[in-house]
Amino acid sequence: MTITDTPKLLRVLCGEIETPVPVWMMRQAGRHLPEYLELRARAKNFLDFCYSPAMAAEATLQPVDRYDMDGAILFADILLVLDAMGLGVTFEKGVGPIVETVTAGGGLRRVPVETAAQRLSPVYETVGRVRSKLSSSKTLIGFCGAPWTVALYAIEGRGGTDKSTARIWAYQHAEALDQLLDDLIEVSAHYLASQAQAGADALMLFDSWAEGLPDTVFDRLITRPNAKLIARVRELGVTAPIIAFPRGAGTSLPAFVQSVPANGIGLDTAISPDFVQRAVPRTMAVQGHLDPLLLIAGGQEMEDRVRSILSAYADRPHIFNLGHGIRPETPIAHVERVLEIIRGGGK
Ligand code: 1CP
Repeated sequence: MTITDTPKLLRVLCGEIETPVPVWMMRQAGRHLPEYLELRARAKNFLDFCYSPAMAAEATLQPVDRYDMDGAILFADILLVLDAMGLGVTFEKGVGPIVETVTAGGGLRRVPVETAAQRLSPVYETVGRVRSKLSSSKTLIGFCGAPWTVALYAIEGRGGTDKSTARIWAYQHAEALDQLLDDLIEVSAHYLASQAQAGADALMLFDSWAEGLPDTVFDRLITRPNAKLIARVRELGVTAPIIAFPRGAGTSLPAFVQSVPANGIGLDTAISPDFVQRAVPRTMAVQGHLDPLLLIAGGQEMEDRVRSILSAYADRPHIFNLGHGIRPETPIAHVERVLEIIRGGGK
């Protein structure tokens, strides 16, 4: 494949500057689209949906069909890895995920790594189906949760907590936590490698709960596990570009980007473009960071912010995105307006 045949989003991850910039939105598949809700109503439950390649492929393609996004994010969930590793995972309507918890003495090696990676084979089938239907000008993004973010659910048992149980583990059960992170790294690396083999063009590591950690702990729980996971994925022969997303890294971002060999970095809503320009090397593509709440509000402030993000990163590889996932209540017209501004080159 020559550089001109390479899809735009992938070119940016390889260091090219593109205008208009490529765009996709985190959590674009599922959540706000009426066609998704219709498809979701036909599934027995959410896990079943994720493990049904025909339905998951359809959900992956929906936002690309509707908005002509440059990237398709695989329809799956970061918690499938825990399910494959033998922890019970359910998704309850109106509550969110419920996960069987691990204990400090128990660990997570309930099934061999190969078995866990094999259990995720319906996801690889989804990737293959999507890749065969997706235009070659579009990038298919595979993903997994980064180790700390996934470990949190295994320790806390659910989302929406203050995360104190897991954060106390970092001090009181350091060895057990490090082992848990290592187990997750090994399974996640095989999971990502299989996604790449099945046709994922790029991979993203969601560290959605990297926020609020003291800088010393941040290095141990976020920076090192992300770096280790990427190194392991490379060791398994994967060449696809990788985007890291340490959401809420704050002042730890400069150290993170120095140590984690990602091709792109996801930016959250709180970090300022000025800080990013100083912290992130020019060789690393930036992706982010429109506030999903401003996308709900819309209007002049949203339009101004879109333009200011575009102009802040005009001199470097940039993929337009949100600072966190799109919300279910987001008006489709606001997404369309943002795309119009981006595709008009910021006008
Ligand atoms: O009933 C339903 O329809 C379930 C809602 C839902 C959906 C559509 C969940 C439950 N997960 C997903 C899909 C999903 N999750 C995707 C597929 C692609 C897409 O939506 O575009 C992706 C990339 C994820 C990733 C994910 N899951 C993250 C990381 C990204 C982020 O938003 O921070 C996290 C933290 C999860 C956990 C999760 N899964 C589902 C929910 C409600 C949650 C969050 C729970 C919490 O608040 O802790």
